[in-house]
This record gives sequence, C-alpha cells and structure tokens, in this order.
Amino acid sequence: PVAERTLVLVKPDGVRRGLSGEILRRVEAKGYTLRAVRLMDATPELLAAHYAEHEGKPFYQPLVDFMLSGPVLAVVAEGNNVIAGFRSLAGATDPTVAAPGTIRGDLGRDWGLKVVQNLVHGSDSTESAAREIGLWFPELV
Ligand code: DAT
Ligand code: MG
Repeated sequence: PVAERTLVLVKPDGVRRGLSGEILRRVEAKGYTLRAVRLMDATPELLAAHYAEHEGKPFYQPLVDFMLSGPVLAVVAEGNNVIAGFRSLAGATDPTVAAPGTIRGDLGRDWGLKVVQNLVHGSDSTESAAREIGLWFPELV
C-alpha cells in the first residue's frame, strides 16, 4: 500500500482548550505517523484559499473569523488510507451528532454559535490533501 498523507488542523478551540496533545495522541495511537507539526497563526489569505469551496455560504465569514481567533496546530499525518481514516477518527461535522469514540463526539461541544467549532479539520480527498498540504506546508512540496 502507498502511504497517503492528509492535512490535519487542530482548530483554535482545540488549542485553547488544551486538547492538542489528546488529538495528536489519537492520531498516533491509530498508527499514523506525524510528518510535520507546526503551531501557527493562520492569515486571511491562507484561509481564503483553504476554505475556497465554502465562499459565499452563510457560515463562511464566521468560520474564517473563528480560524483567526487563535493559533492553529497544523499537522501532516501519514499512513495507509489516512485521509478517510482521520475523518473517521474526527467524526461527523456537527459535534452534537458525532459518534462517541470520535474526536468531535467525545470532545466537541455545541456552543450555539453561527459556526460549528468542532476542534479539527481533515482533508476530504487526495486532491484536497495535496492542495491543503501545499498551502500550510509549502516547504514540503
Ligand atoms: P468538515 O470540517 O467536516 O469537512 P465542511 O468542510 O463541510 O466540514 O465545513 C467546514 C467547516 O465549516 C466545518 O468543520 C464547520 C463549519 N460548518 C460547516 N457547515 C456548517 C453549517 N451548516 N453551519 C455552521 N458551520 C458549518
Ligand atoms: Mg471539509
């Protein structure tokens, strides 16, 4: 099997709540390898590119503002089928319905806000992963 890579982000709510280690622990416990990890502040330009598919949606600006509200832990994780596998670890987008055992299901909360604060991002396809790793870790490409 070819080792696949995905972009994982611990979003500002996860960093603020001190869950970065717990989230990385789950990624490593599953058997994925951390290839790059960086705590950083996102920028409007980076987020516009990262979330281009959501531009124009009602939650777009709240999402960008949320992602600018504190540092983000950007991670490249590698492993067999890691793109789908990490999304499985993350659970459903809405933490109120995410299954127990998942990051969002176990740790995510509904804050009743205009944007869902769900702790993590994971790339959704090989194309997205390549694009997003290029955006967050240009030196790796
Ligand atoms: P995912 O992060 O599960 O891939 P997505 O790509 O559809 O979900 O959306 C990106 C983020 O935007 C998501 O993590 C939380 C927020 N979001 C998505 N749909 C939303 C909605 N209907 N209302 C509020 N926030 C939403
Ligand atoms: Mg997505």
